[in-house]
Amino acid sequence: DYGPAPEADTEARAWLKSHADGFGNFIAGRFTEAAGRFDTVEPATGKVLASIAQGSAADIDAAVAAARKAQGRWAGLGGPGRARHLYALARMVQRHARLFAVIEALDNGKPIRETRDLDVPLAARHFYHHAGWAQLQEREFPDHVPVGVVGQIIPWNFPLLMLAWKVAPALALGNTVVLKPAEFTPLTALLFAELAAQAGLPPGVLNVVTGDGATGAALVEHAGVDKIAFTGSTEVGRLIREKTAGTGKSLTLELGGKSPFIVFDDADLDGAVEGVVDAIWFNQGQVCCAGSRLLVQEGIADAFHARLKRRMASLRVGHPLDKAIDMGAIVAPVQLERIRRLVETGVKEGAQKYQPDIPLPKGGSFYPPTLLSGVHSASTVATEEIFGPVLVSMTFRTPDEAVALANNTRYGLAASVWSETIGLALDIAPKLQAGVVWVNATNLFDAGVGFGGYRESGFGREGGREGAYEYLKPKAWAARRPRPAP
Ligand code: TXE
Repeated sequence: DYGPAPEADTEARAWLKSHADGFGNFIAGRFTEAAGRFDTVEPATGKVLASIAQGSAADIDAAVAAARKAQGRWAGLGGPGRARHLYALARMVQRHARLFAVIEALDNGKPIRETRDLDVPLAARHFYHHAGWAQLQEREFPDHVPVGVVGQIIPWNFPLLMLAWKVAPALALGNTVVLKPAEFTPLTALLFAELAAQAGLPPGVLNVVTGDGATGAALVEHAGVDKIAFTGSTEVGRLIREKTAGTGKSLTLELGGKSPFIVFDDADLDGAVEGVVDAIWFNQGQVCCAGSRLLVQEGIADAFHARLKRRMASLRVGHPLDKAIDMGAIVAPVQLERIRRLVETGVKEGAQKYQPDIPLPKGGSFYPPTLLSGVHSASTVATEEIFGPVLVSMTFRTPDEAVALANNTRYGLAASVWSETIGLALDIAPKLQAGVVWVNATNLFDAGVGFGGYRESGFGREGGREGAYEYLKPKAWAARRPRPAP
């Protein structure tokens, strides 16, 4: 029996209770009245957590106006002045780390161990890192100015971390923000906004308008927005690209993936098995750069699958607040259905399905770790992003075949190569068409390294110097030297 620890969430429950009348949108430094509402639900139990504002076009308009009003003054603070605010935001996340971690686990369904050890500390780290860029801005980017008012639309898989990836660089470099969190997971963004105001962030610098795709669309279409930064599905990314094409808005897109995880026959197999666990069962596989396509060299395929299945049987699926689990809940019933449907399709298309016989909690949206082997490279499950705890496996014979299979995708976000032969790994890595290649590793991120995709995984980078440029416009200027007096 490894049920949730009930005492773990007292502070979170108290915070939710203090908003029992429902959350408004956060505009110009305060929560506003909401015209429409929807509920955010705990994926692990199906219970309602809070009532959330369905942001309207009028709310977006008010938020953009507040952001516009604040922007000149915010930019005018100068880099060091803004750095102080970013440091304060980083410390604020750290000070309330436990509250953020619990709320995130409840709202998203992911294990508390992950929110506590990854989502929350990495979010704080992102604000610290970008405080550094703010401090250096005048020196490092003397020929650049802020983009202005930025509309940011984020997904539900890493709600607080995606907020940090977007908000930290934007604010650091002198922009103001209207943020639209995902409808499944609005809570940590609202908590962040509330605490940011208490930490002294000036009104209008960060506005949060909650709602669904319609709210996002209103933000994309608002004429007062200078840039849209989006992370989410490739389909919506495409739509946003079309919508912004005829405008002066700049755009960055971080979209889906179907990242290869390549295991050569000389790999450290135990290491590679643990790599797979991290690549596809971390966050229930709801990760844009998840290593969702296992490509394993033919000679070791059976042995590797056998080890992998043994490891899968030891994974524990349970309530997100239980510290002993490896996997929590899928974010929403609609996503669970999508995963089920795709797995059925995979089986119909000839894949062998393996799911360990492990208990799943009742009542919520849970799905077991799943392996589909013997998958054909052109089949639906080999080409479509499943965005769940489902690994598809294919085999290859030669390094060239591995590269060809790996690159046989419309995406290009990440890739992982496992081999103990350094020459082989270094030969393969540059041939993989992906924004990041990990060697004998997976899911390594750093706020200082730009993250982003090739091809239909999108464009633009988040993090580091490349990421800073996405929130700046180059500005050349020239003046004629005054003529010397006669
Ligand atoms: O994403 P959406 P969904 C993929 C993954 C998943 C699938 C569906 O394959 O199964 O997308 O997830 C907002 N204009 N990823 O439907 O719809 C929406 O409100 C403007 C990969 O949840 O793209 C939310 O805030 N905005 C991904 C955000 O877009 C719109 C992470 C993302 O939601 C909009 C999430 C519109 N017309 C899903 N429609 C990754 N790359 O990490 C929706 N939104």
